[in-house]
Formats: sequence, C-alpha cells, structure tokens
Amino acid sequence: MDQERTIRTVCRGCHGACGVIVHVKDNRVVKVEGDPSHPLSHGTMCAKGLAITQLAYHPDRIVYPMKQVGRPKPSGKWERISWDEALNTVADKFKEVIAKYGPEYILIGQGTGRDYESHLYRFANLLGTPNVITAGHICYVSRVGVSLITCGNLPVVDYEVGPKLIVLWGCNPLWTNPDEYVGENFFRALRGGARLIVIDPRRNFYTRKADLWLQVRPGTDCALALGFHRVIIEEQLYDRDFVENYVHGWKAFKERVLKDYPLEKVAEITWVDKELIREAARMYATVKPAAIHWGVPTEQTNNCTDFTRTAIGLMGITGNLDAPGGNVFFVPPRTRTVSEFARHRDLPPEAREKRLGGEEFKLAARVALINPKKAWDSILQGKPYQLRAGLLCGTNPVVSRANAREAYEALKRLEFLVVIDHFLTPTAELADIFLPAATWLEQNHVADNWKRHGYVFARQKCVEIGEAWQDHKIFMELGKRMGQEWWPTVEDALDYLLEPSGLTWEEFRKKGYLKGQMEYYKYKKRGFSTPTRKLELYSTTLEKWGRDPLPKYVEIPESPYSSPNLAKKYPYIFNSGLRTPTFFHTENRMVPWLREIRPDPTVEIHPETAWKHGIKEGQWVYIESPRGRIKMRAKLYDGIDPRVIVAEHGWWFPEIKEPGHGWDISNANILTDNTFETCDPNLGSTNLRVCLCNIYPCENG
Ligand SMILES: Nc1nc2c(c(=O)[nH]1)N[C@H]1C(S)=C(S)[C@@H](COP(=O)(O)OP(=O)(O)OC[C@H]3O[C@@H](n4cnc5c(=O)[nH]c(N)nc54)[C@H](O)[C@@H]3O)O[C@H]1N2
Ligand SMILES: Nc1nc2c(c(=O)[nH]1)N[C@H]1C(S)=C(S)[C@@H](COP(=O)(O)OP(=O)(O)OC[C@H]3O[C@@H](n4cnc5c(=O)[nH]c(N)nc54)[C@H](O)[C@@H]3O)O[C@H]1N2
Ligand code: SF4
Ligand SMILES: [Mo]
Repeated sequence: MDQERTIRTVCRGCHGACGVIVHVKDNRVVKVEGDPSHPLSHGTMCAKGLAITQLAYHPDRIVYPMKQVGRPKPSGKWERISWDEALNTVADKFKEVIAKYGPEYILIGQGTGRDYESHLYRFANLLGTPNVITAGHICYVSRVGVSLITCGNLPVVDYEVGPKLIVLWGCNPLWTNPDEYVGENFFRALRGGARLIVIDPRRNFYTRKADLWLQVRPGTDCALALGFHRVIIEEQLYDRDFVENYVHGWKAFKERVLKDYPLEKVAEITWVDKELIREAARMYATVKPAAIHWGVPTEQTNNCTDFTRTAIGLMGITGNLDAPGGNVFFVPPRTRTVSEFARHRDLPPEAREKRLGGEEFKLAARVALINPKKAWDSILQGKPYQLRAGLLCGTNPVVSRANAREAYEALKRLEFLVVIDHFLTPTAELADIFLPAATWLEQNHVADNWKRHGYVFARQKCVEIGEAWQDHKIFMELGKRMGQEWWPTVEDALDYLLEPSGLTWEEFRKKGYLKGQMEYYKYKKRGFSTPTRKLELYSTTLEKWGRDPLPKYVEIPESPYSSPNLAKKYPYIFNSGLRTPTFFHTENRMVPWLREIRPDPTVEIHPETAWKHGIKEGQWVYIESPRGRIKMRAKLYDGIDPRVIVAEHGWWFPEIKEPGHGWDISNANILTDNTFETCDPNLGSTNLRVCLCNIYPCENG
C-alpha cells in the first residue's frame, strides 16, 4: 500500500485552470480540493471539477482503443484493439486518402478549447489539410479573429487592478468560467464595490445585483452597442485624444451611427427602453475605469463580426482600452505560442486555397477554421469535392452543432472516421476507430497557453487509467506514423514549448506557473497591430475583402421581424444554450453527482405563455422549429420575456444503451439552423441563440 500523496495541478473540466490539489493513493485519485495558492482561482472549484473522480473512473468510460466491427454504423458492436493496430489502421487509411485524392480530403476537428489545439493544428498543418472544424466560428476564436483585424489582439477585463464599472454583456462568469476568466474574480470586483450593468434577456443573479439591467431581445446586441455609441457621440462623452490619434475611420463611423441608429430605432430593435440605453451608455462612458465583460451569445449570431468590433470600439473611444482596470492586452509569459508550435505558416499556399468555404468566410480562413456545414455539404453532396476521412477529437457535433440532423447524416456517411473521447458519445458511435483520451488527471501540459490572461500553468499527471493517452501524445504518435516531425516524448515537446522562458518542463512543473510582465497603454508607443496601426472602426481588412468596412446591425434571419409569415406558425424566439453549473455542453450527463442535481433537460417558459398553451410546471413539452421537434421538461419562469423560450443545449442520454443514446430526443440543435445565408458573412457564425419555435404539451403529459 502506498502512502497518500498530493500533487498540485490545474483542472480542465471546463476551459479550465482552477488550481487543484489532488490526493493519490495506490495510483488512484481519492480526492480533489481547491488550491488556495493558485493566482486566479484562489482555492475555489466548481461542481464539475469536484466530480472528476466520478468521470475518470466511470464504468462506461472507454480506456482502450477500439474498432467498430458491425455494419451499418452505428452498430454498437465494438472490439478492443491495441494502440499499434489502432494507429496503424488510421495512418494507413490517411496515407491511402492522401495518395488517391490529397490531404485536403481529410477533415480534422475539435470542439471547444481544451489545451491541445497546438498539437491538433500541428498535426493538421503537417498533414497538409486546411480543413479543420472547431467551435471557433461561434465561440472565442471568432472574437479573437475580429479583435485581430480591429485592434490587433483580444482585450480582456483587467480584474488584477479591478474595474469600477463592469458591463456584463451576455455572460455568466460564475457558472461558466469562460476562456480567460475565473468567475470568482468578477465576484471579487463586485464585492469590492464595482458598479454593474447587465445586458441579458433573462433575469438572474447578476441582474438582481445590477445598477442597471437591459433586458435585450436575444441576438440584437450589435444594435444595442451601436446605440451606446450613439449616446456617447451625441453627448460627446468620448476620449478626444484617443479618437483623434488612435482611431481609423472615426468620421465615417460617426456618420453611420448618426444616420442609421437613432435611439428610437435601437430601442425598437432591442426591446430596451431608450432612456435606459442612454443611462447605461452614460454610465459606461463616465465611470473610469470601466470594462466590458462579454460572453458567447454575442458571437453566436449573424452579427458576430460587427458586434465584436462595435464593442471594442466602445472600449477604445471611452479610453478604457489597455488602461488599468479596463479591457487590456495582457502580456503573455515567454513561451512558444500555439501558432508557432502548430506551424500555421507551414501550411502551403496551395493547400490554403483548397480550404472549404475559404473564399466565402475569409475571416474564418484567417484563423484557420471552416464552417462545419462546409464539411457536411462536402460529404453529403460532394461539393466542391468529397471529404473521405475524418478525425474528431473532443467534440460531439451531432449534439453541439447547429442543424444536428445534418451533422449526424454527414458523419454517418463519411467513409472513415476516428473519434478521440472518453465515452462512446452519439458522435463516437459513428466512428470506425475510437481512441481513448486521458482526462486532465492523466496528463502533463503547459496549460492555458492559448489564453490571453497572461499566465501559463503546470498541469501534472497524477495517475494513469487503463490505456488512455493524453491527446497530445495521440497526435504525436499518429503524426510520427505519417512521417511528421515530432519529439520523442510529450515532455520533450513541452521543453520546446517552454524554451523561450529558459525553463524545462521539469523546472516549470515545480514552479507551477509563469506570469507575463504587464505593461499598459502599449499602443501609445507602438500603435495597434493593424494595417493602419490604429483601432480600425473602419476596417481596412474587410474593405479589402469587399465587405462593409463599417459595422451595422442586420436583423436575425429567422425572427418575428424578418420572417413574419414563419412567425405565425412559430411565434416564439428559441434562445438555446443556457449553461448549467453541472454540465459542460454535451458532457457530464453520466456523472451521478451532477446528473442528480439536474436529471432532465429543461426549457424555461414564461407563465403567461405556458398558460396560453395549457402547460404546467414540470410537464414534458414539445418544442418545434422548421427543422424538427424535441421535448424537454417545462419550468415556468417570469424572468424572461413572454415571447422568448429559454432552453438548455447539449442533451443526450448515456443511460439509453442503443448506440444513438437518444441524441435526437432533447437535442436543442435539432431546432437550430446552419444555412450559409443565415450566418455571419465573415466567420460563418451560426445563430445558435435565436430561431423561431412553437411549443405544446406532450400528449402523454
Ligand atoms: N444550441 C446551442 N448549441 C451550442 C451552444 C449554445 O450556446 N447553444 N454553445 C456552443 C459552444 S460555445 C461550443 S464551444 C460548442 C462545444 O461543442 P463541443 O466541444 O463539441 O462539445 P462538448 O460537449 O464540450 O465536447 C464534446 C466531447 O469532448 C469530450 N472531451 C472532454 N474532454 C476531453 C479531452 O480532454 N480530450 C478528448 N479527446 N475529449 C474530451 C467529451 O467527453 C465530449 O464527448 O457547443 C456549441 N453548441
Ligand atoms: N458549466 C458550464 N460552463 C461552461 C460551458 C458549459 O457548457 N457549462 N461552456 C463553456 C463555453 S465553450 C463557453 S463559450 C462559455 C460561455 O459562457 P458565457 O459567455 O457566460 O455564455 P452563456 O452562459 O451561454 O450565456 C451568458 C448569458 O447570456 C445570456 N444571453 C443569452 N442570449 C443572449 C443574447 O442574445 N444577448 C445577450 N446579451 N445575452 C444573452 C444568457 O441568459 C446568460 O445569462 O462557457 C463555458 N463554460
Ligand atoms: S470552473 Fe472549470 S477549471 Fe474550475 S473547477 Fe470547475 S471545471 Fe474545473
Ligand atoms: Mo464555447
């Protein structure tokens, strides 16, 4: 029997990096607890992090490679194989596809940020395929892409100094800890006396604490941001020096706002009272420092590009950009960047030209991703050429992507599919080869090296479970079989990542984390990293691409205003994607501690609306859109507008043992749309948070 020992590491049950002390006994994790010495999480952890042992040691977890032996897929018939057989099978198939058709016929994919994009992209780039699907068109990478062309980098709230006013714009940091943020730091600022403006269609914890709550119509944030500009311009509340010296296109932008966005019109579009918009804009422009903490719903719309640059514009013209306590560009510690490690530059120009949809969604191409529908069309219709093989790592697109039915059909039809995951999800059940991924307890990595909060953390291997490998190792070993240049071990690759810091993995591991040396107002010395060296409210990049260089609001393609005829049959706005503290997208439904808290998929309906349809609290109801029908359990909630329905996303049922696992029963993305005409024109972002729907009680109650 071993003595119990403790290891300091960082979680990755969400985007991650809360500090954790892991207790290990006999090569088994017996307990995890928050690490009070961690500079961002200060000892806090959430339910998902605390439940990791139930996930890692779950009886349904697959901890060895498998091949699907039954046909047609999904057959539910699998056979255990060795790593050698699994990797050789994949490598042989990929080589065959490359020889017959070319590397671009292989699709590589991942879901949300999970700390292995450096390795996944390196694998794809060295393979020579430009066809990588991620969640980036609707999440985070979209905001990074827009930031790059607008001000050169992603501005992040400076909770280290602390804002005096926070505009919480479609974000729920205490439940989501998204990307750079650990929600606790938001709360610390609030407790320290920061004022709060909340922009959210739903009443929640924050709206109750807020000085002002703007109950916006889902999907109209871009119009609201332009309304803020309107007030700030009219009342001359902007920072004159900044506007004169650091903004490109101020005059043209000002004219657009004054001509096209009178407050009455903004109020009509957004459902927010015009005096409330005025008051909020005034408060934002006059309290210093102020920061905008914005969330993902603003990106999951056809206005993704234009909301993001309009919001960045607000930060700039109020003098809050790169100002202490405002929205800042944190300086990263000296390590190799994801981009450098991934060798993005080495993807040959002729390969880039073959990127599916690259000509259309130019900004997505710039950040090296494709709209998933481009992949589905390629597989289902052979347009413009037919993908032949795919590898998906840490993603469950048949539940998480818009128009899930199409995603399902496409992946089912793909000639050869590899899935890397912990569980046989509805997506994994469509694979030919399943590769078992390690959890965060089973890996060594320089964590958070993709984020822009100025830190990297040591994620340390605590145990090994079965034959699972960390994703990084899978890409390395598969890459070597494809003749790619990699390092002998995972840790050797980490030495390379860390090299500019002067530390080896061994040294870094003991240190725990590195922090960049912060410097504010960098633009005053060097300008912004854009073509004009200024913050481009008039985008020269979009102009070069033949797009509107100035931001505007375009009505959501499926809304009561843009589709009045459709709205007769589907009168409600379907706002899907309400996160819960227990689940991470399609994950955790099999974890008993978490599922017990939220056993069923929930849809929130206003009591007036429910009454009209004879729906009672707790009853199962159908929700229907032009694309299909799902069912969820009704929760009556008067904190939303009676015209809006709020639903959770990510539902499938691991307890249903047939290989589909009930993927289409309560999956919100059966209802969402993915057609190109309805996407953001630059990024291909889909409207995940707004489409039209109707509701009615299930026959059997
Ligand atoms: N309707 C609607 N749909 C949405 C959203 C919404 O708001 N509304 N949100 C969207 C957003 S923002 C995003 S980012 C996407 C997320 O979409 P996805 O990333 O596709 O979804 P997840 O369920 O997070 O992850 C899928 C799989 O990753 C596996 N996994 C977890 N950790 C690891 C790991 O370390 N390695 C490997 N190999 N596998 C792992 C899990 O077991 C899970 O099966 O969903 C989007 N879908
Ligand atoms: N527990 C948990 N944590 C997660 C995730 C998870 O699935 N579960 N997902 C992770 C991922 S990949 C992401 S991207 C982040 C997202 O995390 P956040 O950015 O915090 O996004 P959400 O929680 O989707 O929504 C935040 C708020 O926006 C409101 N909202 C909905 N529609 C609109 C709209 O159109 N406009 C405005 N202004 N507000 C709107 C919602 O009511 C909600 O209060 O969370 C990450 N963290
Ligand atoms: S917030 Fe994320 S990183 Fe922190 S404990 Fe929860 S799952 Fe882990
Ligand atoms: Mo996301």
